[in-house]
Amino acid sequence: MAEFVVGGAQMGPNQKADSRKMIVARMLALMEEAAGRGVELVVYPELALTTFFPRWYMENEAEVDAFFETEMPGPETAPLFERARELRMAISFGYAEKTPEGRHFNTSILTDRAGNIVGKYRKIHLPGHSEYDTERAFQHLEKRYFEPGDLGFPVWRNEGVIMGMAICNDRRWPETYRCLGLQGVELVMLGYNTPSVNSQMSAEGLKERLFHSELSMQAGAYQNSTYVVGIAKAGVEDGHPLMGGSIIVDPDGFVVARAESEEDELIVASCDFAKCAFGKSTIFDFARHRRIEHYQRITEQAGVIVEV
Ligand code: CDV
Repeated sequence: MAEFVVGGAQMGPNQKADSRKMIVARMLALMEEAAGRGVELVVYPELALTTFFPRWYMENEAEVDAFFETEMPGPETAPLFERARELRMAISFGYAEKTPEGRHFNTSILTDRAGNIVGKYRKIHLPGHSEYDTERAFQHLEKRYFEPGDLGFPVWRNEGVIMGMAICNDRRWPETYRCLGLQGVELVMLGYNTPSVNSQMSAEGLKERLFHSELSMQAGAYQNSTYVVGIAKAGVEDGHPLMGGSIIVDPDGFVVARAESEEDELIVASCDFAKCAFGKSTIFDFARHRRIEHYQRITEQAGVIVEV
């Protein structure tokens, strides 16, 4: 069981006019700061290389594809891998992935400390809608631009720790953490882009949205006795505010590091993965306490069925 220093590299906004090179330069600056603080694994947000483009309705395929990476690493992202290798730092970040077959996913990757990609996750819970919605204050077209992930919720033993990934909206679903928890996960890494306001309910403000984000990640950590690192892309992007609130949560559900700004900001926590064992062997010893004979509905039924 390993103990090591985990960093969360919250990013401020990316603008549409920003080149990948400019954005990667900011990610490298955060990486250098992380190295100076002894970080051995750094987590960046969802869609770290671009704006959160699903807020815009687009019909032109070439315009959409400009937000996607066809190779990882590619020429613009290679410096991230090279510097991480030199610094012996594992990294995880999200990006829009276009496969050789032309499929589109909202993806995160994980490397080891030698800069090799050891894990890939494709976002499963895609929020929003697929056609232009006149009822919303702004669009959330993830269902238009991405397919649901096809890789399930895998884990990897990386640098001695059982690691898994999730992306943004996944963090609100207990199923995400439980699928990872059932594989013994000790570190869940997730990036997010969460608008500071609800496009369908103007009364829900920043305070409430930050609360729901933390509530979900703290519950996921506690109920599966795992560290959770949740990292935002924040600030006003393309004229639209994204909330910050990046946190690192320990296996007891307590926040051990928290970002204060909506800018590029590094948070750091020394994680003792031995701490995951207590919850996993006591109150959340799944093998002893789960009652799967009563859980069929969870996989057989998606929506609510009222029978009374
Ligand atoms: N990128 C996201 O998945 N954002 C959602 C928004 C729609 C609320 C989230 O769950 O944060």
